[in-house]
Amino acid sequence: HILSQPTMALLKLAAAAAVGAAAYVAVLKLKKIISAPKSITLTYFNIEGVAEKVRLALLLSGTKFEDKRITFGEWPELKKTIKSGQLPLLTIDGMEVSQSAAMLRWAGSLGDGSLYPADPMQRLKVDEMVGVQEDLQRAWTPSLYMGMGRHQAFGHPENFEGKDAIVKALRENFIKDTLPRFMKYIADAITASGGPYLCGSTVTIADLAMLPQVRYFGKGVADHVPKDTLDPYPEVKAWIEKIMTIPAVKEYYASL
Ligand SMILES: N[C@@H](CCC(=O)N[C@@H](CS)C(=O)NCC(=O)O)C(=O)O
Repeated sequence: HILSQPTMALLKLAAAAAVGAAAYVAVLKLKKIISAPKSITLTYFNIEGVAEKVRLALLLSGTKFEDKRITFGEWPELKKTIKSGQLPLLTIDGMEVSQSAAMLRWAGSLGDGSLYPADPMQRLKVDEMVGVQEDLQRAWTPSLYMGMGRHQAFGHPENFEGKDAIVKALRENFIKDTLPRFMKYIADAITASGGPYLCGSTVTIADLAMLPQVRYFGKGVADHVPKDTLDPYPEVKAWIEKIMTIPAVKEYYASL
């Protein structure tokens, strides 16, 4: 024998440990497969809204789900059956869950888990950027709701003559004063993390939350928010383009 007896013993031990580890990993994988939900349905309106990030997270985690889109006509009846009285609704093997932020984090933990990393420091960075998206959404909300005819919720009378002028002013101010601050936050995050995504070299739920929110402002679909609104922010436009060219994302948007 070229190898001494102690070396052989050590090699045998290492081989046994490797077999043990492989078996353990196999059991973990099997457990994951067995405990994976059999059926997942995401119910929302046929708009992007607050559910789009969840759709994207389920899609990119490789999770099969039913993307159920209801009409506004179907809503009043369905509303009565939902504890929160709101959509989106996520149904996991019959269990019903509300709140898109919770759904996003759950969906991001599926698959290989890379969309919502388990490492506390990485997770902190991801959650920080999810928070920035929530701030951006909140900043836009008065403009949106006023335009949707919810002006009474902001203290205006039912028949409110000055509504259109207020909506115009709110949206123009948003583009001039609020949007630049958020666009800088995004561009700085890409630079600080090394890019090309918000939190580094891989896509996370932060990108998936931010994408629909920011893309919306460049679509020209909201009054007083023209299509060229994002033109002053080339870094942000490049980041959008980067995500939109991920094959699964590209295929999804092409299929709608
Ligand atoms: N925080 C909730 C908000 C849900 C929400 O505001 N849902 C709206 C649509 S975006 C809704 O269901 N509106 C219809 C209604 O309230 O009757 C979430 O993110 O899931």
